[in-house]
Amino acid sequence: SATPLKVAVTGAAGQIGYSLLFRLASGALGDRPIELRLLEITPALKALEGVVMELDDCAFPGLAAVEIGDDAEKIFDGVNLALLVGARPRGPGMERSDLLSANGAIFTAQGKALNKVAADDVRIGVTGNPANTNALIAMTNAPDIPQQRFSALTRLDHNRAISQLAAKTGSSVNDIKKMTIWGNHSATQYPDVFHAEVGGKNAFDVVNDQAWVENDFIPTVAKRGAAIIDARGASSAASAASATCNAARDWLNGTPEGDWVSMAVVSDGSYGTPEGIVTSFPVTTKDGGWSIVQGLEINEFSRARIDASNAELVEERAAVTELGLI
Ligand code: NAX
Repeated sequence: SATPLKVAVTGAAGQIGYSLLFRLASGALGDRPIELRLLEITPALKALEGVVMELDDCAFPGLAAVEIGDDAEKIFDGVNLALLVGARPRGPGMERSDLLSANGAIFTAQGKALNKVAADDVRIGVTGNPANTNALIAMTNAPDIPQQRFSALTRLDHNRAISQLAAKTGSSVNDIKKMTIWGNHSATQYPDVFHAEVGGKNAFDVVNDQAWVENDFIPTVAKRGAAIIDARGASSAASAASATCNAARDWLNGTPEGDWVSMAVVSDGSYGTPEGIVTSFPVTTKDGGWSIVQGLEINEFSRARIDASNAELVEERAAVTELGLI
């Protein structure tokens, strides 16, 4: 049978990990068996051993092997896919620059380790926040890995936007196509209905309600993470794991004809976006590569929002440059 796909997951003992590992092991990426390689910090290894006991107890037919550890160079050895979920959350009294340096330390080290030991075909998806800038840091610290192999997760935002639009239009999520999240995975992100489709019709024409787009749809999607924390007392985990699987599966296996997905990838300047930042675009994927959907007309309303979110990413890049992380 096929050689297993080697999949690294960092922060594997965390909340997202607790959903993600079981989805991956039960075939979320496809039929090919997988080997899980799980990275944690030393104090979390015992908890991770417990999670591995549960993975064993599922007797997943497609799970070929599991390895755990706290040494990135060992865990990333030969990996074809690295899902970087583990990150340092913002603690009380922590300044933004503290957060950036704490995560900078993690993502410089992991970028370097991937550069050294990952498989030649490695693809790296960053879920840990601040995801776009963490991806930029890892990418910059892995000069031998093509920049196109790094992506930050905006698929959860994309899925949230699809769900909101389906609810508003009384349609099924299956009828929603061509949703786009532009910019940063943060409150400045811009979920764009102007190019989306509902049952083959332009979504904005179907909704025909600018006030809903501005005052309801955009803030609901952009602030959904906070709403979940409010309700659940903990941040989104199962939905973030699900989106992480969706993003990896589509990257490896391709997007369906007539649709696209949102991925934060290194900018080539498309749509007037500053080159070199990791920002979300509409993309199609094929044969393990992605390309930015070209030729969309950007109206004035969208322009202002895309520019504002990208300006935030340029600021984050300046901050991590200042800190010497890239
Ligand atoms: P948890 O705090 O439950 O888990 C994080 C895990 O990472 C912990 O077990 C910790 O020990 C581990 N870790 C810390 N430093 C590490 C290192 N250097 N190497 C390996 N592991 C390390 O957080 P969880 O709820 O699982 O969220 C993980 C990350 O995802 C957070 O940064 C969170 O903000 C981010 N999210 C991103 C989303 C997205 O859409 N891009 C949405 C969900 C989530 O908020």
